Amino acid sequence: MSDKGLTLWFTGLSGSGKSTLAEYLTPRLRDLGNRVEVLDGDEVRENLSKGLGFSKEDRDTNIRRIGYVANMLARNGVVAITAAISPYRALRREVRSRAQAPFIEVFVHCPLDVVEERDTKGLYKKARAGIIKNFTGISDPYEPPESPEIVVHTGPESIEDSARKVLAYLESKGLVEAISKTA
Ligand code: ADX
Repeated sequence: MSDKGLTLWFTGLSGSGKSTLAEYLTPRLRDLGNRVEVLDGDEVRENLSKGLGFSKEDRDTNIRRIGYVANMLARNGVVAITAAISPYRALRREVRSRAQAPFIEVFVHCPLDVVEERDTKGLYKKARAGIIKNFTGISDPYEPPESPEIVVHTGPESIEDSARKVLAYLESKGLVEAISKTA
């Protein structure tokens, strides 16, 4: 069992594939001997951040809470994966600056026209129609990371490719066991 905790901080538009990639990576990281927890945006908003909305202030509070919990997990040997839009650079910088274990920012990049076309939750349509206000990418900002440790392109790449990229990075930094060693 590995006790190298870290935070894998996913950031990207709604529908870019953050949660899907987090869920896909979880059993793979467990197979490599890690303890893993996922702090998923939608799930966090159902409990830890229940009642918060999408103003800048509420988003900042949400991200600070996620960062706080992720850090507690990471410093205790858990791989904490966060999957929230986390649209503001300054807040991502803040949670990184508080991290007591490696903090790996993963830009889950998918062009707006692709996520809008997919519109898995039907929210982009509502945002365009003005039914949902302050929607990230439509009527609210998304500030892409300037120097993320990892970028995955979930438009053209398969989920396997994106996951492989993340695992290869972690392996190259000695943060997870090499896949070949556990075989
Ligand atoms: S964050 O900005 O605070 O990081 P978070 O990831 O928790 O956002 O929540 C985003 C999810 O909430 C989206 O995937 C979407 O399902 C839903 N949502 C509802 N309203 C909005 C909105 N105005 N902007 C973005 N996402 C919204």
